Parts: sequence; C-alpha cells; structure tokens
Amino acid sequence: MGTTAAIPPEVAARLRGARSITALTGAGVSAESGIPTFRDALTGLWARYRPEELATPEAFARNPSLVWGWYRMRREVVARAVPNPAHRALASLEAQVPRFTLVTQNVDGLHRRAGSERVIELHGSLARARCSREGTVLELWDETESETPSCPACGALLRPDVVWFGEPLPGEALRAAEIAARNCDLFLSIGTSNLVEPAASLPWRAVAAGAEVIVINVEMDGQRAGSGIYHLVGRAGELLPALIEAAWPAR
Ligand code: BV8
Repeated sequence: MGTTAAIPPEVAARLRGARSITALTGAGVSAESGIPTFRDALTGLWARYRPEELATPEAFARNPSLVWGWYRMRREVVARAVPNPAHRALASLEAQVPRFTLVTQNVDGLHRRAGSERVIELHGSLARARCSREGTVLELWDETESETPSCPACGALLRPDVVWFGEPLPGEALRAAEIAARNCDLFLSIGTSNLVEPAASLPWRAVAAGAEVIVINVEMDGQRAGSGIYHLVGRAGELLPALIEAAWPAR
C-alpha cells in the first residue's frame, strides 16, 4: 500500500473538496492485476503483432480465427486476474463521493468485479460477443480453438463486443462520458497513455469546463502539464489508496 507521504497536501485537499468527480481509466489500472497494457510489447505468439493490427474490422475480416484467438487468450488472462487496490480504491470513491462517474477504456470488466456499479465502458467488453450480421449481443457462446463462433440465431460470424480502431464508440456511452467530463470539477486520468481518441479528449473537455485534473501514471511522457493539472507519478495500485487515505484519513 502506498504511503500518504507521496501525496502533496494540496492534491489531497483538492480531492476532498471536489463536488463532482469523473475518472477515466486505461490499461495501466489493470497492469497490477497482471493484464499487459497495450504499450507492453505483445508477448509469445502475439509478439509479432501490434494491437492496432489485430483490433480492427479489417484484421477480423482478413483472419477472424487469428483475431478470435487473440481475444480468447486475453479472456483467459482476465479470467485468472483479480481486481487490484486501484480498482478497489475507485469502487470506494464511488461510495464516498455523491457525484462520481467512472469511465473506462478497459474491456476486462475488473472495475465491476471490484464493486464499481456505475461504469461507462467506452470500448466494450471481452465478456460479450456480438452477431456480426444482426448485432445481437451474447454473454455466452460456444467457442472452440479450431473454429470461430457463429450466431446461434442466424449462423453469421460472431465478433468480440469491443470497439475496434476505426469503429465508432457506443453513442450512449460516449455521450454519458462527455457529459460527465463537462460537469465535473475534478477529473482523474488514471493509467492511460491518453492517446486514443475520442477518450483522450475527455480530460480536456473537463478542463474547458473549468475542472482541474489529477494524472496518475508510472511515467508522464506525453502527458499534458499546466496549471490545474496535478501529476502523481507512481503505480495506481499504490497511489490511489494513498490519495484516498490522505483526503479522508481513517477515522
Ligand atoms: C474512432 C478495445 C471514428 C479493443 C480499443 C489515424 C488513423 C486511424 C484512426 C485514427 C487516426 N487518428 C486517430 C484515429 C482514431 C483512433 C485513434 O485514436 N487512434 C490512435 C492510435 C491515434 N480511434 C479510433 O479508431 C476510435 N474510433 O475514432 O471512430 C468513427 C466515428 C464515426 C464513424 C466511424 C468511425 C476507436 C478507438 C477504440 C479502439 N479500441 N480497445 C481491444 O481492447 O481489443 S483502444 C485500446 O487502446 C484501449 O481501450 C485504450 O483505449 C487504448 C490503449 O490505451 P491505454 O488504455 O492508455 O493503454 P496504454 O497501454 O496505451 O497505456 C497504459 C498506460 O498506463 C501508460 O501510460 C503506462 O505508463 C501506464 N501504466 C502502466 N502501468 C501502470 C500505469 N499507470 C499507473 N499504474 C500502473 N501500474
């Protein structure tokens, strides 16, 4: 567990004084659960691919079996993973702060497994598949190593229910995330390289509406700096619990 010594008092005070908080998480929040981030080089069988080459409709059209294999492997990694203190800290923040909205780019479902109830999943979920013809969403489907799963209703190819590069985000989720960004006075950007749009613009929509930003990341390369933007360098699994403890010391 991180010590509160790592938290500047003004940052703890800013969290304690926030009336409305929106948090955006990326793969860095799940890194301490053993789930590789996108920036971690893909390993083993997948080492020769980049996510942008696999997480696209074109890759799926070209080789659905390869893309399903990648998602099957990732589902197996997630099934073995458990939420870490960062996920649990965010679940406790939802309980502590009346107006708290959690927006995630992650598709691993760990926020909900940690107890977060209101989670806006911008990029879908590994736990669901979707009929590529009718769009029907399934939480259970037959899948074997050798053949790609097909829709039980119409026989068309099933696809993972995630948002691929070049695909639009779910309209309702994106609208809710943008409203939450514009209506908070504190925006937390946690464990994300903040490169992939339109999620990457959410913190700046918050700033444009007068919010301040706390960035939590193990490195700040490429992260925007400036007045009203606080950088906490370190692991989310340590800094988030420490930040909450510093803001609301255990009675
Ligand atoms: C869209 C789901 C429009 C799938 C994902 C040029 C060409 C083509 C497209 C574009 C282009 N320029 C911009 C675009 C748009 C594109 C985009 O932004 N591309 C980027 C690469 C430039 N965006 C899209 O295509 C989006 N759609 O724009 O549609 C449209 C509109 C209407 C009609 C048609 C089309 C769709 C984007 C969503 C793609 N799907 N995921 C899957 O998971 O398989 S994106 C995926 O990558 C993640 O969800 C996430 O969003 C992103 C990875 O980012 P991070 O989560 O931040 O992870 P990353 O590894 O990058 O960083 C981890 C961070 O954690 C690091 O900073 C690290 O330092 C830190 N960290 C590590 N450990 C810790 C830690 N921090 C704290 N604690 C730790 N322990």
